[in-house]
Amino acid sequence: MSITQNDKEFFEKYGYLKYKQVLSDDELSTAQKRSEDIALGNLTHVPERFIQLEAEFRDKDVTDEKTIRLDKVRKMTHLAYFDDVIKSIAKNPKIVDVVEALMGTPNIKLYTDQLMMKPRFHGTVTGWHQDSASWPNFVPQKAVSCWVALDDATVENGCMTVLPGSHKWGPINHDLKDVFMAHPDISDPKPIEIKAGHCMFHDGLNLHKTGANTTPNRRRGLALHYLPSETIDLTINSNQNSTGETSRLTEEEFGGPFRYMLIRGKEFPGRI
Ligand SMILES: O=C(O)CCC(=O)C(=O)O
Repeated sequence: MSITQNDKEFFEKYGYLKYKQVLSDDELSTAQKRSEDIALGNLTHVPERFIQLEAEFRDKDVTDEKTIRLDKVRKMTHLAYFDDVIKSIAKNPKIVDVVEALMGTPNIKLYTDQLMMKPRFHGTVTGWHQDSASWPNFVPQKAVSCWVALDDATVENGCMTVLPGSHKWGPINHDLKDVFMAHPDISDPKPIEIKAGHCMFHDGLNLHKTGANTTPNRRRGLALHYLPSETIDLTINSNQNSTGETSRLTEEEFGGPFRYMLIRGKEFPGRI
């Protein structure tokens, strides 16, 4: 087994697991370079709608500032659907073996990925949230995410911070989340510093956040969100998506009727 029984019990109890190196030095530098080429616009195979700038730069013309655009991109999503380097990380057995052990099914699909660029000086806070609470269309809610550091992630540059055990409290109403976080019984958030090429896993209902990055170094992290293939998507037969930016690809983008990416095992008719 890819993880020990202790690791599994830790994940079940606390809703996250700091893990080890999953990318070789070569794989890491290839992924770093690829992230830059996409963000800079040197490669154009990812539709622009999946590349989001930091809020302060949105609605401004950055096309003539190619060299510094890299320091303005906030996140890039759905990359695995367009890019072979990111797809191979999403399918990396060192990661998927752990997902299988934690999720408890050999049938695994990728919902989406998010490459959070957390640019130097400008990277903004990602507030407390539960991933699955934003995806109410998926039933049951059994998402497991892997967060792969593409740079050393530290408290200073905005590493992941988790609230251990919070996955057991169920989905929390987004509008009441700040009230919830201010409750005196909520304590002991845990920052998870991670070396580049290493990763951590979190339950889809674990509350987590990342801080701002005011340092001179970029803090990239690739979040890979996995679901059991057996999952029902309540919006599968409509164009209505409750999830906004992480919506399905269009037929044109996907090259046919969209299905979430099969990572391992099998898929089921009428399911995601
Ligand atoms: O990398 C970040 O800044 C946020 C990542 C995150 O929220 C996630 O992986 O769900």
